[in-house]
Amino acid sequence: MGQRQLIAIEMDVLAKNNKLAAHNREHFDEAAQLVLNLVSSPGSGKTTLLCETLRQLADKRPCAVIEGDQQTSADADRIRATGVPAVQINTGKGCHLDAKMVHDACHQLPANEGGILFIENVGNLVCPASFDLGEKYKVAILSVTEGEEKPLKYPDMFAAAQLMVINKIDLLPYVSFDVARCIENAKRVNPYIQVIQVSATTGEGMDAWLNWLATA
Ligand SMILES: Nc1nc2c(ncn2[C@@H]2O[C@H](COP(=O)(O)OP(=O)(O)OP(=O)(O)O)[C@@H](O)[C@H]2O)c(=O)[nH]1
Ligand SMILES: [Mg+2]
Repeated sequence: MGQRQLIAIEMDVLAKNNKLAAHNREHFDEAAQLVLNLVSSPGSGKTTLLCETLRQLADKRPCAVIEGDQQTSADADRIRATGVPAVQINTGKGCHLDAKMVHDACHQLPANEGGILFIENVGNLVCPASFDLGEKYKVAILSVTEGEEKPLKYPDMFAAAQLMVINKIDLLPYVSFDVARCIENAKRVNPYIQVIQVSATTGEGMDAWLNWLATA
């Protein structure tokens, strides 16, 4: 296939996705729902952060979760164990969620007027950057074991994100990760990006994250 044909197909796919994402966004706005698309590399702590967030938040505000993974329902099972409804989407060979998958999953969730819908994307710092799901914000989670240069190596993701959550700060004494350099790198690709540092396992920084959610 020629390069020109390939580009045309990619543009078609993204245009179709953008249309569906706009449709999703209309529904979310009508229901006054805050919808967040959590993106990161595999294992940065998305599900752990979500479980801790839901434990602290779900009795104050209705919450629901859409989980994206290539295989297994492990993450949705972890979310349901907190008492919050969750739908698992398995993308098979696919490396990201798209707006149609999210649209269909929403129909399997109870009404969530005024609540928060968290979408955990497939662990991947590349493809999910290009696919709008209808969310209000993308939240990029980067853990301190991944290296402070990641925002420069995967700039599209950090450019698309409203917030970077630096997770696993409890491990900072054991790894060489320069937090200030990481923030500087993120701001080079996105001068407006907000930053919160947390440990999903010790709870440090959770107040700042919960405050951000309250005003998002
Ligand atoms: N030390 C430490 N470990 C953490 C923290 N958050 C998550 N972990 C651990 O990191 C590993 C991966 O966490 P998950 O929550 O499954 O990460 P994920 O981003 O959901 O992973 P995928 O869904 O596979 O992309 C688990 O062993 C967690 O216990 C943290 O703040 N500190
Ligand atoms: Mg997960």
